[in-house]
Amino acid sequence: MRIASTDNRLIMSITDPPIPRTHPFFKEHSVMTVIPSLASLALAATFLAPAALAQSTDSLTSSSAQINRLAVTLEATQGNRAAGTITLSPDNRGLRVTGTVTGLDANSEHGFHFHEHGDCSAPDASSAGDHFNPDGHAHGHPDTRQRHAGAMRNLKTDGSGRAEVDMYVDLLTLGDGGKYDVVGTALIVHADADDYTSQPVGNAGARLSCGVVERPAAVQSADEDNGNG
Ligand SMILES: [Cu+2]
Repeated sequence: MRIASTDNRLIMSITDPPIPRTHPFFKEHSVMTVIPSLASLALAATFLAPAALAQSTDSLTSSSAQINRLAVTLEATQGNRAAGTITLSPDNRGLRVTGTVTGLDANSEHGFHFHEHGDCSAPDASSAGDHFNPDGHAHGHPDTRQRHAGAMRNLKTDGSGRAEVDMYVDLLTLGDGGKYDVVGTALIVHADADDYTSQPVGNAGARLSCGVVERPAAVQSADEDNGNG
């Protein structure tokens, strides 16, 4: 015999031989008790499924959803003038890092990294800690994978001490809660060029400017992005 439930009704295949009334099925279940229990199961599934769906959607939008675009404000550390705004936006080529930093020396190069702590409170930004380095690698060239994940190419300034930034950084993600997620780190601009070799930080010198990479209060959706141009 086969029993199947369709539209909460119990269907028994008529081609099957009849079940003897002594079969344990009839000792334990009358048909009248089987039908309501199947119906209640179906009802429970109807009410529980949307609730579970809503819960998983909530958790995605609260703490682990990718952020489409995020602006980081770089503020000068004590005694310095370097400041700017950097925009982070992930796509299939990596994390795009764009923006402008001003108040630097003319025609100079400056180490530029994500540091591990999103804390710029110390006057010299030492509170941001070491480079963001989830792999525990030695410091290396930003075009290799044997590097601190948060190490990027140097900023280069023009004759007025202004650096235009537009680069892609592989590995890094934005807001997905993964190993390479830079939310919760800090962006730092250094006084000197990163030589991509010296350990542990490329001999890039003092920290001139610092900005915390923070999840915005309201996550911008792709639709909102398009609507606002
Ligand atoms: Cu650095």
